[in-house]
Amino acid sequence: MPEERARPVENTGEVVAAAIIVDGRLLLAQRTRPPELAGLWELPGGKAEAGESAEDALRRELREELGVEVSGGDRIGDDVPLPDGRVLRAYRVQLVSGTPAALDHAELRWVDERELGEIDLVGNDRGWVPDLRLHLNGR
Ligand code: 523
Repeated sequence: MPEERARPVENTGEVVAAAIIVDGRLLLAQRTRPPELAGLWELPGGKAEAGESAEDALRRELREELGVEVSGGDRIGDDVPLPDGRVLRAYRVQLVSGTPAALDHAELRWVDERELGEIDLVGNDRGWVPDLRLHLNGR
C-alpha cells in the first residue's frame, strides 16, 4: 500500500520574525494576505528555506520585504507552533543599513510601548508583547 505517499506533507521548518527597535520604537508591518490576516500587524519575516539558518532567513526576508540589511538574531519570546507543523520564532535584529520600506506589506509603523498595546497584532505575535515591552524599555 502506498501509505507513505498518502500521508499529508508535514512542514517542519521555521518561520522567522524580526524585532527591530530604534530609539525606543518597534517596527511593525501590516499584512496584506491571506484575507484572514490582512490588515493585522506583525513582526516582519517569513519562512526559512531548507538548510537556511535563522539568521540567514532573517537577512533574506528583511532584504526582500523591507529593503534593509540587518544583523544579529537573539531570540525573543517563546516558540509559537503553527498549524502546518512549522514553528514561528522571534529574533531581535539590528538595522545595519537602509530605511525600511513596505515592499511587501500594506504599511509600516514604528510603535512605542503604549502603541504596541493598542495595535491589532496577528494572533501568533501577541504572546511576545511582554518581552517586546522589556526590550522597548530596557534596550
Ligand atoms: N506569521 C505570523 N507572524 C509573523 C510572521 C512573520 C509570520 O503569524 N510575525 C505566520 C503567517 C503565516 C506563516 O507564519 O501563517 C508564514 O509567514 P509568511 O506568510 O509571512 O511567510 P512568507 O512571506 O515566507 O510566505 P509567502 O507569502 O508564501 O512568501
